[in-house]
Amino acid sequence: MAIHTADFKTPEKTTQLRQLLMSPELEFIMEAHNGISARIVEETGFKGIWASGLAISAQFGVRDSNEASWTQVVDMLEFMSDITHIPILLDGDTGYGNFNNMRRLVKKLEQRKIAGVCIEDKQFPKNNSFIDGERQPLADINEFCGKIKAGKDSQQDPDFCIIARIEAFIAGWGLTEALRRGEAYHLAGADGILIHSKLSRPNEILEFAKEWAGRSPLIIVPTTYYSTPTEVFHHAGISMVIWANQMIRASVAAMEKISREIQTCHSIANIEDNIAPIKHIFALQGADELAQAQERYLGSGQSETRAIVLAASRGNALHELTHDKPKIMLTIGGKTLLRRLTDEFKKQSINKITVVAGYKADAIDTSGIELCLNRDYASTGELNSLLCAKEHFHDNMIITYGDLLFRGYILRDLLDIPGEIVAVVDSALENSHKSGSPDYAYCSKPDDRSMFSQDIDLRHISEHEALDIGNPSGQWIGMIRIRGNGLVWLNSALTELHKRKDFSQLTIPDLLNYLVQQGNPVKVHYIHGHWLDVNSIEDIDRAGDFTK
Ligand code: SPV
Ligand code: MG
Repeated sequence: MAIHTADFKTPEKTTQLRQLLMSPELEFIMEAHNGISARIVEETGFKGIWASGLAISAQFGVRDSNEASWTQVVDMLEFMSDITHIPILLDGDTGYGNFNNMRRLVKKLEQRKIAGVCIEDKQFPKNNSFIDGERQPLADINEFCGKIKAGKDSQQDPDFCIIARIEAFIAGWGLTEALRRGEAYHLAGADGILIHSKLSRPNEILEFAKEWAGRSPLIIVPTTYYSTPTEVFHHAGISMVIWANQMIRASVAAMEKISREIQTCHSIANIEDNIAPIKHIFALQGADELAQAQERYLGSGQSETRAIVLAASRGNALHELTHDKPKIMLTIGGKTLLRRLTDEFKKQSINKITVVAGYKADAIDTSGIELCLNRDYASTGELNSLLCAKEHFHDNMIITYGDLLFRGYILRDLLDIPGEIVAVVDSALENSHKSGSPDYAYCSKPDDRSMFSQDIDLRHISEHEALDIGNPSGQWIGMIRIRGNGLVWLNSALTELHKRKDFSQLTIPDLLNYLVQQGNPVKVHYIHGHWLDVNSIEDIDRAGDFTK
């Protein structure tokens, strides 16, 4: 069945602007001067944006006297247009030159999906209307009409709007001159007239509106006569009001205040709650869309690997060394265990690292990691810690004990090999560690080191060195990889085990054994030495090997 998406399409930005101009309501558009201010204007509900010459110049830190080049303005418009869906009407000053410059301007604006341009009948280079307005010479009427015609003739989209702005009142001329110009510009093809005034009362624009009598849409900029109730404009037959500079003025006021406060206090503690949270900035930049695109285009196999580090226990056998900090904060060769672990992760582009802490969690250096708390660490075991990190689970992740030291290739190889759940097993049992209690791994086959790649299943993990299923093939080092369906199996195993009365005492080996019992394949990646788990003071001495 054919789907006629065109029926539901949002109108082009040009069409939206034209509809606003033709609407029987009084419409309002709001100034913006860069991408983020444009986005805010859209998000707050405005139906259109005024790309103000004053505000764009100001955000560049230059004067509203054509000091910023027209291409610099158009470059900024591109950012504003890309991040918004509502129409942008450019304050195009005098069109940045003669009829020919106007033609090129219109072409470049259409290419950037700008909905229309307003040009004013002054001479290039112009100055802001509120600075010595009466000293500013007006454009020759015929020349200005030619510019309007040239612009209209060059536009490709019939809805693109060209608004003619009359500066007669600003320059000290009267109503007659304003109307003469309005009529000429209307006949030249202008889609609307902007009548500007710098008085604090709306008298001039109301007189003009009365005489204009709806010949074409009328636009005003009540910057100086701001106290006039907007109903007055509606009754006068005005089509559109431009709030022309409030965004730049609001941001300048906020920036000055905050900069002063921080400069005086030498601290940001007082102001943090009064400024936009960083996350809000990310949202305005569209960070969510990028995250979704990453999922879509990088694919789950290629997507970022995450790491969950279990580090809630104190490490009692280390006595005084862990009096005021957890084991992962022990320094070995000038670096903490945690730092060594995160460095290894980062070398493999694993940047999202969640550490489940418990004992002395406050002493953990949280740079580069996210912390999760197992508040019941004293009375619970590893599976409870793992559950605390559930919201950080991902279908591509490493789960590891926090007290592991290992050569980098072990992690690199683990990331490369296939399998939904893979446990790293050291087949060098003869090197089995003196301290702690090894987790003996019983596997489908022993390690055949002459084979480049082996397909091995885990059968069981136990603290006992001999079981009726045979002899251990190695020692599980405390690291597993989860991928794809492995996450589904892991989640359902955790849900089931959580129902057990002894859940609080269960360990990762218990989880692996449960997964195997349920028929979920847990693969084995054999290594041969080159790792250490730090359980005792003697281990710290041995750890020297890993600091080189
Ligand atoms: C602008 O916003 O740049 C304008 C309006 O042109 S005004 O500053 O009032 O001239
Ligand atoms: Mg301007």
